[in-house]
Amino acid sequence: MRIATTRPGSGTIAPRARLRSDAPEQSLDGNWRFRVSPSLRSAPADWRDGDTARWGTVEVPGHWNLQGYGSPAYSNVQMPFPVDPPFPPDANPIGDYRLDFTASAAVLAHGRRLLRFDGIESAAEIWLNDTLVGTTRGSRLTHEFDVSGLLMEGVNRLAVRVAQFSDATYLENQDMWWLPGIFRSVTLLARPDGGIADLFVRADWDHHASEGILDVAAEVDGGGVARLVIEELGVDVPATGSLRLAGVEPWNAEHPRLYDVEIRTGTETVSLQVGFRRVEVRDARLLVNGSPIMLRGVNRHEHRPRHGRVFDATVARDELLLMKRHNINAVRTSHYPPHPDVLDLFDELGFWVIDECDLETHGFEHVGWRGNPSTDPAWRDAFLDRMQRTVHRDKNHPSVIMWSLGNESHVGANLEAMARWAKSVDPSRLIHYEGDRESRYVDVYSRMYASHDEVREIGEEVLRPARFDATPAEAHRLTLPFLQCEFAHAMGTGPGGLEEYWDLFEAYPRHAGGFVWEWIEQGITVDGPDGGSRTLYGGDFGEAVHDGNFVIDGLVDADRNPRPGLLHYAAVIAPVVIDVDPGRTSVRIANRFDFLDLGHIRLQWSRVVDGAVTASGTLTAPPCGPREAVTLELPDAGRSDASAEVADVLTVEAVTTADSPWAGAGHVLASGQHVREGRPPVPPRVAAEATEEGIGAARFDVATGGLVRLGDLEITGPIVGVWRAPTDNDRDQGTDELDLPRYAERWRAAGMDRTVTRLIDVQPGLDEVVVRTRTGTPILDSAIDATVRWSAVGDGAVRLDVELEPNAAWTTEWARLGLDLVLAGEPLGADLAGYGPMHSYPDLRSGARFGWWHLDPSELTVDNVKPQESGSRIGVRDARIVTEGGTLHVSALDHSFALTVSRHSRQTLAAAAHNWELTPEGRTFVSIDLAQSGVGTATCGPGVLPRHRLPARPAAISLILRHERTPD
Ligand code: IPT
Repeated sequence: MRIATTRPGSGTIAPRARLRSDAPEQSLDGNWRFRVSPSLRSAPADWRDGDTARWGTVEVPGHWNLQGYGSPAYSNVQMPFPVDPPFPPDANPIGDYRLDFTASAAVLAHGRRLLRFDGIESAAEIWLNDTLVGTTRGSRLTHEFDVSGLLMEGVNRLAVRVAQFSDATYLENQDMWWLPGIFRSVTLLARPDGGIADLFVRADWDHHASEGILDVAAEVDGGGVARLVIEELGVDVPATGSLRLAGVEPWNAEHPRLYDVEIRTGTETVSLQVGFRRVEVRDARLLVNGSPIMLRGVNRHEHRPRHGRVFDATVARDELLLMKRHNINAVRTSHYPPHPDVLDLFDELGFWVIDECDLETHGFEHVGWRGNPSTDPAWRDAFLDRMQRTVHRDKNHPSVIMWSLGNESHVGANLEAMARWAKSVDPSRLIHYEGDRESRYVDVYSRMYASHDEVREIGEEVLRPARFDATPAEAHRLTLPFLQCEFAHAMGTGPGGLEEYWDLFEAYPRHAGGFVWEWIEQGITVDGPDGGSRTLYGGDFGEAVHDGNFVIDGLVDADRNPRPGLLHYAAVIAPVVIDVDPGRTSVRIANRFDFLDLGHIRLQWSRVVDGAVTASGTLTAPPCGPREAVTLELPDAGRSDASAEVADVLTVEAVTTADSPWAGAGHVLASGQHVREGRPPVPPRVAAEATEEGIGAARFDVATGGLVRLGDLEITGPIVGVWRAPTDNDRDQGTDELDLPRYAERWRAAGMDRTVTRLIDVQPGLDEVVVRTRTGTPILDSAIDATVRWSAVGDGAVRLDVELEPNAAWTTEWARLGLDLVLAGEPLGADLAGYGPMHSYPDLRSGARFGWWHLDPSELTVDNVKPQESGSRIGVRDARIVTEGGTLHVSALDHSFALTVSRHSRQTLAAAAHNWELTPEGRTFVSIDLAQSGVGTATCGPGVLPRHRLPARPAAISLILRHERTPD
């Protein structure tokens, strides 16, 4: 087997469209005989015909290293072996597959038969009945072989040798697990004489004439002309040339109207669904069917936590429905074509798709792009072959609006050749490649992780008068629309700054939106020793080269449960924007659909005062076309008065009136609120003995001046805290602050994680006790002085008036400024009046609504695979924190706070590498934050935007604390 060439695979028939045909097919999926050898040299010579009695078995499709043969490995940009192209290392698992099968009579009835492989990672040699059929390169690409003369009646022997690493690995260095094997289906196809060898149906939409145009090229085996039949339209014509169709509807992602089309010859019928649409660039705008579109996108890898990149139809469908429910309308198939059936789902459910070729040479970045295959003529055919397989397989899908050459392969003539080839074969779609920094052969200007300032500048530059000194390349670029193929890195707590990005995308006509990196966390699930399961990431399998938890960076976890980031993103990209005016006399409804009017939406409103609905109703909206806005009057019953103690909230929601494939009628698309904070009654002080040991229900530790008990509740604190358990983003360096160390390091250097509190004094007065403390950082002299006035206010409650005053020595921004309390017992939940239900931070709050929320213990914080700070709720006015030891009721007298309730201390979280390492601590950790820093998206992209940072500053708050008996 040759695994160090620079060539594409061999022996395949020319790449062609994936077609649904009535010709016989036979799946060869199932259990195959299997053995793995540690290297090519040590692999057995008799693998094709020797005895397999001592071999094991594997499931095809599947990855062998997820089935007990070796283990997976994760690396991102770094190559897992020396950069020595085109050579793989000697230590290179070689999987030998064998299957003895009988071809079905239906397949054998036809003289021509094909053997199709939809995905083998990374290189394979295929033998049928001891004859070499061919080889494959391009793991996520289809390879078909003509086995007409080889397939026999009786038992056939298929032998496939797969190398985990090969020359192809240099072209497939995507940020994901290394998962070898035959991981997509294997199929035998009968090819009838006079059947349809290939088909390219371009369904264009003329938006001036409101007509569809079908451009059909059907290649019939042995010549001849097929017929094209669209029963719904009464069309039955020769399948050749161009056909105009009046009275049809166009396809778009919001209204994915498809028409069933059949192409028939005397011996074969293939069926497909066409959607009429036209993709264009005009005046630096991205247009479909004449209208500008906004890509509300995600990058989608194919991943299942126990099966890797093996396709499951139900999982894939549910996943896309979940995207639709969260307002996502676009997918970049990062960084390879997905399973072919996913394209059907995109067409059917309505997604704008950037279909990306299986290409990434990112490993060469670490050697200064020396020897990058993109520039080397020896690899040219391999590059072209990959593009051809991508385009041909998926060319009939209306959802695909752009072909992407690949990801992170720097620059080079081979990339340009791919672009030119694709454009010549399919001028109906745009070419995307982020790496073409000069936009020489692309149709859109695409970037990844450009900062907010840069996004603004890119929007501005096309609005300025043309520069006479612009180079031709610059002048060309100024004609292109802009998108971010990756932005807002969804790793850990985050991504912060989404709303600021979206405001810019909306503000500039050039901007066509972007794709969050990434949709799914690619954790691998294994059984734990205790019977439970564990999610693992890079390094957990003992890899010598790995990138740790950088593979855990999705809007949904590996089992596709939404992370809070998805809920905030859904709100940011909501297709309806609802703004209630502060006087509550009117509400502005902006329709951000690109094609739909708001006829399918009902607007319902409700007013909630201190947790009780006092009025509600439905608003009648006048017609509102796409990208238009209307202002509606609000009923008097929605107005606020000054009577609320906690809050008076008016909420207006846009809900769907009819079922859709992804959500039942009544699905909330968007909401807007006006929150008027209430004025809680100020409880009068009651007479109570004030001593160094406490006042009222509050009992102090005389050594620290802090609480030991509140009524019957065991509680310690408050202690001033400015640190958080570093998030993934805190542990990385934002592209906007490259001159500074990462937050986590700065905080540690500043001693913020190890502050020490000293009691200055306790001064009992007539009806209050004043406790003064200084919280300082070790090694340094930065400190915060806290003055806490305690008084008794009746009913067993105490009042605290807190003033926090930092000295001038702080040079590092804080994570937060808060009061930390520790309660006895594990947390049992919380009820709060504040923003929720999901967690929120100053720059990650778009999805949060003011409400009276109940949180179960599992909802208090986020079960991040790598533990870190999470779970804050901003704008809290009132909260009950329930633990095994009792209930603490906290309410704000003057202004709201951010509340975090956690089963684990920040030190514990910061020290743990995995969630399954955490064990119960028997306590509940509560933080009442007066101020917080944002979270940013520094793992890739900008850190916390300046306006969301938290430099040292004084703060004050007044609170009522009370112990309540935990209800049974
Ligand atoms: C970018 C990659 O395109 C993507 O595959 C992923 O690795 C992402 O980063 C990080 O998770 S490339 C990066 C160097 C900007």
